[in-house]
Amino acid sequence: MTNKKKKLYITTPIYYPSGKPHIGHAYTTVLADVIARYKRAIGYDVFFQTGLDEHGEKIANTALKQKKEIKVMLDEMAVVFKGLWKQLDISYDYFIRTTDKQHEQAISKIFSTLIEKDCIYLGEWASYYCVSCEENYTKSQIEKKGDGKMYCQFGHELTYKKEPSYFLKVSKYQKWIKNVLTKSKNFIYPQSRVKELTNSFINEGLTDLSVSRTSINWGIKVKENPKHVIYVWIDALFNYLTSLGYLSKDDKLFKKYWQNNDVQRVHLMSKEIMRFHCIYWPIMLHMLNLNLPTKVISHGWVITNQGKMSKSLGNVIDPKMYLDDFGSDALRYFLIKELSIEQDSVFSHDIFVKVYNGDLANNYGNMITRVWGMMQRYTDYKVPALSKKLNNLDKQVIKYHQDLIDNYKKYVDEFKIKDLLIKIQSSYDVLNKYIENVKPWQLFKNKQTETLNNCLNIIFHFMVDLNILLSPILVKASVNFFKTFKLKSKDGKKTIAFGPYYLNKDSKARYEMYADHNFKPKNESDYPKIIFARR
Ligand code: ME8
Repeated sequence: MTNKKKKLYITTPIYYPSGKPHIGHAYTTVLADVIARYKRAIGYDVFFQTGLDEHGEKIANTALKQKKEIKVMLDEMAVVFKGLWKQLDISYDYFIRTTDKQHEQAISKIFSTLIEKDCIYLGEWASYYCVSCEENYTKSQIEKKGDGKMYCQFGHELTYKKEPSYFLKVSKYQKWIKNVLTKSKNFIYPQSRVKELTNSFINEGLTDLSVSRTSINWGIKVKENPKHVIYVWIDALFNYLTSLGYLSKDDKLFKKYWQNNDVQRVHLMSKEIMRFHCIYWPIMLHMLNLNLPTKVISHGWVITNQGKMSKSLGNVIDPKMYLDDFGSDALRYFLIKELSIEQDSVFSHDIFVKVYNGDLANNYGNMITRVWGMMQRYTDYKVPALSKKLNNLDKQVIKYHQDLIDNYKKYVDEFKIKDLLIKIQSSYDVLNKYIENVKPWQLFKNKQTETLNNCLNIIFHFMVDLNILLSPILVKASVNFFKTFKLKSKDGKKTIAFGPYYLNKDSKARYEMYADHNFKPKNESDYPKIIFARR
């Protein structure tokens, strides 16, 4: 029997370990993690991959500068990256390093196959090369500055190089790739970037890509001609397949998550490396008769108030600072809620604190203590049942809740996690307003028990569902929430599993889910903990 579960293979770029990861790397990785967690929650079989791009001149130069052996430096950096992802609760399934033996062997075979298939030929290469971008630029893409030197668009100094080189015959596929990029509205998100790509790279004429170097030796050698080292980008892009066991003895995962038409194959990155992922990568896959990714999501840059982050300006934001101070949930929340896929976004400390206080300490945290406090006073920690007699305020809030449950899956399916989060967050305003209008304290004083019980039941269940919906983002806080209210999953009809917890699609059953549940604390350690203390 075939496994009918929907599948998602999601990847981040493999990062250069030439420096410590910064907030931009954290953004892509958190975004991928949150998507992976939401998709798992709605029943997808997910494989999530990240890792490091460890070859090339940039890496060799970094080790030289640090006076370290390259492999020693790389091992140290792998610990730094993995440590950060652990602290950020990144639930990757596989972490690839391009110095892994299995990867290196596969790349060597792939290069030989491309030579055999006449997709690669030997020629001579002369160009301005940017070591920092690991990319060569054409005359129209570079600028001569006052010092007489040439610079790339990112302000890195270029070196002029001339050497024998292998070339990938990409020019032959100009029409084919243009068709791939423009025919499907779903392949690239956001669609606005398709024009950028076709105008800047394809319409100008696609020239064959130099794919080997003789001037460096930190990389995978061309078997047929070992003076040549394989271009780092060819080596890097195929990580998406080698991590699944492509060309190895065990290629089960490759067959399951790549060469299988029932899989969403999604690459995540920011815009500066789209050219590689949307032009050269599909062309190479096509040359080898392999499946293409189904989606490339390219988000905007994280910038600062002074513009782009750069070491020389000293404005590079270290995610560790925020993690150590505010915790991983707060950083994950902020990255998803405030940064944007469609545009560049400013990471500002002031906005971070404002969002932390407003959304997390006030809305999220206060709701927990508020509900706990009311139920402690009015029902001795018991969730009352819902009666049939509901007033208009009750009905309105139930409708809002129903609408969220009916629609959240659509947001997840379309990768619109930020929009979902905004909708979840506004639910806290709806709930707070409902409490202010219903005034449970007055109902208690006036002994209007039935109305009071309805209100408490509704708030309780809505709050539980908001925690279920937030659990892919607030990983630790949501676990803590379920512990605080002594909640365990209860399976029922028409439910959607979210980890061990369930959202009930049916409104009536939803409000019966925890009726009569008692969360009376035994000692002080059972009281709600303040996870997001105001700053
Ligand atoms: O390009 N804002 O590695 P890299 C948002 N090794 N995201 C950012 C960012 C910023 N300011 N800066 C970096 C490479 N990123 C190659 C990739 S993949 C086959 C090879 C994120 O270390 C974003 O995802 O320069 C970007 O695409 C990636 O880090 C570049 O990482």
